[in-house]
Amino acid sequence: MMEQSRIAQSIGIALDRFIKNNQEQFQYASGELSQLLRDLALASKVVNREIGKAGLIDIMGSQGSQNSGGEEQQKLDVLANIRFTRALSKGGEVCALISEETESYVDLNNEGKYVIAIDPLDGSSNIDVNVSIGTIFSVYRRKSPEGTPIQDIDILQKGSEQVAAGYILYGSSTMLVYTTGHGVNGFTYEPTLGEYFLSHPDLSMPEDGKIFSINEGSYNSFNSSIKEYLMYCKEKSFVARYIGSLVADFHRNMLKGGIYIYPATAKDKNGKLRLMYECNALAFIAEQAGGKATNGRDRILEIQPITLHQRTPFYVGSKKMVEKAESF
Ligand code: FDP
Repeated sequence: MMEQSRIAQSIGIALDRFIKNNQEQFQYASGELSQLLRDLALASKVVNREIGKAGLIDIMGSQGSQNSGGEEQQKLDVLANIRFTRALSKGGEVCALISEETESYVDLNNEGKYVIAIDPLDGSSNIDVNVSIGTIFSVYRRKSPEGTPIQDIDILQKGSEQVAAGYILYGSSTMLVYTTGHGVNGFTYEPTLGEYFLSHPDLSMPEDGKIFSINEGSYNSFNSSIKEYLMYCKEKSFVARYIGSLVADFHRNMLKGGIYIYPATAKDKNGKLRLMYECNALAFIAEQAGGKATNGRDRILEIQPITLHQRTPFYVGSKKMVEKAESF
């Protein structure tokens, strides 16, 4: 056995097998959530392939249109939205899709049991300069009976109602990290085999850390408590790291210990990030990994969304660092 593993090193458990093996952990186990996760993984492989070709084919730059928040849509934003929507509509498990790229939710299949909130490509401003970008998704069970039209109660659910959440990081390697409420597991994409393999089992976030990630260019418009916290980080000689790609900043902090803050600013009175398809998923993952996520005061997962594209200030990362930032 020893001899065999020396000659042919094991590459571990493939995502499909992992999902299948762990299906029973899910209280409504019926295989549909597993299929949905596989659909998301498949779409991410296609998006990963397109991202890898950016620069060679004409998919960089602006699309010439705007998303739900009035921000310039990049061609890859639009492409990723199409890929994920297509994959999720083919599977039939999803009744409605909430996306950063569309104003209203997309009605998919009234028979579907799940609602997905997704940011198909986060960190758009980094696309054209070959910096890590990501996909973020939240999965909810619908509340109204299957087979009936979707209602607001299905769409506007609190983050605490998520049954699964995850992200894909298109970085120096591509990773898929997800939770179904039983810890967090990370998978690395092996491009020659076209498969994700378990590389980061049972991820946990260091309880404390030294990395702080915030766009300090907006310093003048931060409130005094954020300014004081930043002063504290500097007095302690903490490490400043800000990629400006939420998934990448979050992932680094989860592995190394740190805090990511996007506070309210003069320009964005409620912060910039979106509750339903950015903050909720990362808050769920952070908590499952032993971290913490708040809006500076309240737990992100307890915020009742009023609108699809609602924004919130976001403090996420190592538990002790988030608590310290809140204390200012
Ligand atoms: P982007 O605008 O490039 O899509 O979600 C939006 C987001 O990126 C995050 O990924 C990122 O952390 C943040 O905005 C960056 O905003 P600033 O440029 O204001 O720092």
